[in-house]
Amino acid sequence: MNKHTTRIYRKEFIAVVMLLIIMTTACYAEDSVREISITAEKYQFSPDVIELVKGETVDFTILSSDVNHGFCSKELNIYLEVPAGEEIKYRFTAEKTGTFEFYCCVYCGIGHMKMKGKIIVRDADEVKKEKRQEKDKESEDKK
Ligand SMILES: [Cu+2]
Repeated sequence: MNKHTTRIYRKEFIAVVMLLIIMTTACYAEDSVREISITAEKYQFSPDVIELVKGETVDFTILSSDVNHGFCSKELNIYLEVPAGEEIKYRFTAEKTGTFEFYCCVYCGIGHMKMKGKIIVRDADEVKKEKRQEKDKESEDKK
């Protein structure tokens, strides 16, 4: 390889590295906001249990498939109205661990009061530990 070709390869190498950096950054940026779709209909939310990790930011998309509903949590300071047949978006960051109730806060009929669910926010380290244990168990089982 002469000097000239080395220089060309170096340029290409730098271009490839830059491209990789851009690609991974783009992926991480997308990864950091998870989308969670929730459907509200007489008289339930689905899913009605939402698991998050502390510090995680998510985009909730809440759809009402029948009448006007609400998506509220006193503990998490969320108050959203979801008009009939519409979809609303709400970005939320889980700042504290625990189990928090959410419920419909727009009267929607006879079963309104039982229309609720929970958001479970877990500690990141705890989740990591659990995943590691699951992996260990899997590799144990393979043996
Ligand atoms: Cu309701």
